[in-house]
Amino acid sequence: MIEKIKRLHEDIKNLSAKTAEEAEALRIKYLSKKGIINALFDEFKTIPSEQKRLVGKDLNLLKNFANEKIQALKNTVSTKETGNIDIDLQLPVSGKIGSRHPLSIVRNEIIEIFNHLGFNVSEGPEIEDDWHVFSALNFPPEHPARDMQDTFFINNNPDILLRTHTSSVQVRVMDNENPPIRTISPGRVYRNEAISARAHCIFHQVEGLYIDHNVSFADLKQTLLYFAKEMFGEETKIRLRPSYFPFTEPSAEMDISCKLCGGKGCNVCKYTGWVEILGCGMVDPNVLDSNNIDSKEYTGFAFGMGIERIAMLKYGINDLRLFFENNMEFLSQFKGNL
Ligand code: 2NL
Repeated sequence: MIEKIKRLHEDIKNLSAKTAEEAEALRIKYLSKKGIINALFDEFKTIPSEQKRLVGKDLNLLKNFANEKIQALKNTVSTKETGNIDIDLQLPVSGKIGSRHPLSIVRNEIIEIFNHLGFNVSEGPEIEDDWHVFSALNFPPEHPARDMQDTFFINNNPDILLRTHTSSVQVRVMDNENPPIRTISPGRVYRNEAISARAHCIFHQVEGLYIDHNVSFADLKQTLLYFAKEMFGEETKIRLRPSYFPFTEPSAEMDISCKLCGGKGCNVCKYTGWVEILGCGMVDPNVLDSNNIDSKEYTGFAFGMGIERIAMLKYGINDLRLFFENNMEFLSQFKGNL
């Protein structure tokens, strides 16, 4: 009998089924009342009692094995036929487990740094109107950003567009709240650009806005110095160069000392020792007044940075397209605890 059980064990191990009917036929053949295994239990009653302990054990094991095997066959065919997966939530994890996208890691780090300075996080719609993206931010009517070439308009309607910066969120904050305002707006933005290693039509931004009595350019500089040191290391230096944005006056671009060569000169900093990371400035009084904040009473600073750019510098990534391709080998290199 032991031999018979062994042979059956082999047979059952090799069973296969293509459909639910085939799997059910196997259950009937092996496990039903009149099935092969029950017949063995009948035979078991007739063997000498000194063999019973050993054979009984094998027989029970065979029955359990057949139950598991045929249930597994049923699960597999039902998944194939219906698309429903019987998920076993207790199975141990096999292969790779997920990790955060590098852009999420960097965004969360930026949020954390500004949280420590008392900034909250604000969010708003990606589909916007002209007022929130351009007019409320002091863009003149003929500004090139309002052109089809730079901005995606929806259904050719000049008043429905994909936001080109998250300042539109901060316009909504100014609508709804009174100073003091201290907020950062992370989010996805869109520009009508050809995709290359250095440009993409979709990218991610964090903008910051601080409005209160007596906010000065010195406050701006100190805030951004703190940010640069937290993000890139205590040894990081900053410098501000004059620039122009419609919504700030004066405006500046901020560079940090090149992390890669420590300021000696390399191809990341183009042998200058400095790399640009963001734009900033004092909120233009026209912007405050357009948003019903009295520019005689309040001043403010604002800044905006591209998350891709910060991530490229932080991790030494040289092609923007890597952020959007979802290549597992690229993504699995990043481990964030935020
Ligand atoms: C850049 C430059 C900047 C701002 C964004 C801003 C927002 C409001 C008012 C005034 Cl509501 N300014 N944002 C200011 C200066 C620069 O972004 O290069 N971004 C990637």
